[in-house]
Amino acid sequence: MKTRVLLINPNRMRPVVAPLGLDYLSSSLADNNIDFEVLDLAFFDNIEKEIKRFLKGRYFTAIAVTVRNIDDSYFFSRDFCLKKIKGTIDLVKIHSPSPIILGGVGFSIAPIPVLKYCGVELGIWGEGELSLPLLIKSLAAGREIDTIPGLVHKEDNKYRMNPPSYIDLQKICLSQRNALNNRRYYQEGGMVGFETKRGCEQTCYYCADPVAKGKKVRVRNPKDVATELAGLLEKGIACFHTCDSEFNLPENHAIEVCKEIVKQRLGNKIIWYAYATPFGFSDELAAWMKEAGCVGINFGIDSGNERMLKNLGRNHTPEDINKVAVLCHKHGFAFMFDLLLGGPGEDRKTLSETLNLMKYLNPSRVGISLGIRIYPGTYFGKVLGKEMQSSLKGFFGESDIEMLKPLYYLSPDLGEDIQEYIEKLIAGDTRFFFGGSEKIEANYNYNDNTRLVQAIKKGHKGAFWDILRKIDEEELSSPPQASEN
Ligand code: B12
Repeated sequence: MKTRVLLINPNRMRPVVAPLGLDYLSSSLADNNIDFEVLDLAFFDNIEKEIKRFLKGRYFTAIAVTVRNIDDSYFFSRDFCLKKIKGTIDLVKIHSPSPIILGGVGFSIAPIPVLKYCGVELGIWGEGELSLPLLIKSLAAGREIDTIPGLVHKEDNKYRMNPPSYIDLQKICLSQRNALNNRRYYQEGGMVGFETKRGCEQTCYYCADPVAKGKKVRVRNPKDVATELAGLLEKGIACFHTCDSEFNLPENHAIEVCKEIVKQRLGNKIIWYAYATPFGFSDELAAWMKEAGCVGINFGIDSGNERMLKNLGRNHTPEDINKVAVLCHKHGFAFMFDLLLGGPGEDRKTLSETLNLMKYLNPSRVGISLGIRIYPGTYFGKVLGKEMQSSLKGFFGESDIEMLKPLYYLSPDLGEDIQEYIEKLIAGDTRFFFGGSEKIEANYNYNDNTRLVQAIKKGHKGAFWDILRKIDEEELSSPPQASEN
């Protein structure tokens, strides 16, 4: 029987975000002469019907499912996305006997708990470009699979995990982006993602990125990155978002990527947005980013209080935050400061100091996340996880030892009614997004955000926070007319 793989995207959140991982994986399957098809469930209303129609009478060597979000990482909704993904997997199992393989960034945060929860026996932890083709070839040939890098599998009722593989990003191009309907993602999601590197060396105590992506930073060839963007532009896609943990680390590579975008004359044809961190962001980098078409930057600054930054394992200082605000104003970027409030040691004083600093620095938007999602494998997962076993003070969500279901920490020093306290400090300032707010305009959870979906339908493009900013500003300049009766 011919070797054939089915790649499934089960993510149905709105606005849609393209499963970039599947685009890259399919290019490595093609390089390995493995036939594949993609079933992208993001665009179907009745997934049960679609799965049945697609799988009827067909056999695949394996069905690979990408798991991007295990939950929405948002304190006020605590949506456990994996439940829906398991539902989709159950439907696949009804209609196909083919082996199922799980992978993806969400999967890689907690591989064994995800496999157990979904009732699946095979997974690949970390990146899939090298391991997935190896696993498919072994399954097709009936060979042993035990030594495949990154393999997570059930054997004799026990789960085993091999160390993940890391491909040489300088050697492979990753630019054949034909597997997904990126044009439709652009139309319905307002942007399309691209990577310039993988891995993160930062020590942020709460972050799952180094757990899922590895701690060592590996950079792509800047020429490959620009060529990939040029290819997408040819398809009519002109707005992008980086999918690196932090675009500006290392800074010299970020500058080289911008120079290559400029060299390929894309800087005035595309716009793009980046995630960045406050240190390693110089005037020179800002100037190159501007020249290369970057229009907006989201800095994950977490806090404006020095002690809290240390408590969260961050490497930057309030002065660094000040410096990037000055640079962004100077170069005319829209920029957002993302806050993570409520970590260990947070009290009302540190919190109000941070919000006051935000008002003073005047970023285009401030995103407030209250409560820290505790992930397994992170520093907080290890330290706070132990604490949770002896006291439940400060913890919200299910006290599940595997931390698969949404589990949050919120500093008990903040006291009662902290949501109302933050609302009072914000005092209706529209620059702040705060999920605790009853007002839909102030909600920046991108998990089924109808305000965003409608704005994109009307033609808005860009990072979601920037689209929200633009529609806020439109509404402020022409408020809806009161009806006459
Ligand atoms: C960029 C980004 C965004 C951008 C996306 C922009 C765009 N147009 O692409 C925006 C801001 C929109 C966004 C939104 C959200 N995001 Co986000 N995002 C990211 C980020 C930084 C990159 C994702 C990405 O595309 N990576 C690049 C691709 C190539 O990597 P990959 O998907 O992991 O695929 C590789 C491997 O995992 C593997 N692989 C993938 N699939 C499969 C399948 C199989 C079978 C195999 C074998 C292997 C495999 O191989 C691939 C290639 O090596 C990640 C963190 C990270 N560093 O990855 C967070 C991340 C995925 N986001 C996260 C979250 C929570 C969200 C939101 C839910 C937040 C919210 N409440 O609004 C939304 C969800 C949006 C949605 N519709 O899904 C979390 C998910 C964690 C969790 N709790 O599950 C992450 C991990 C961040 C974090 N550390 O907490 N996000």
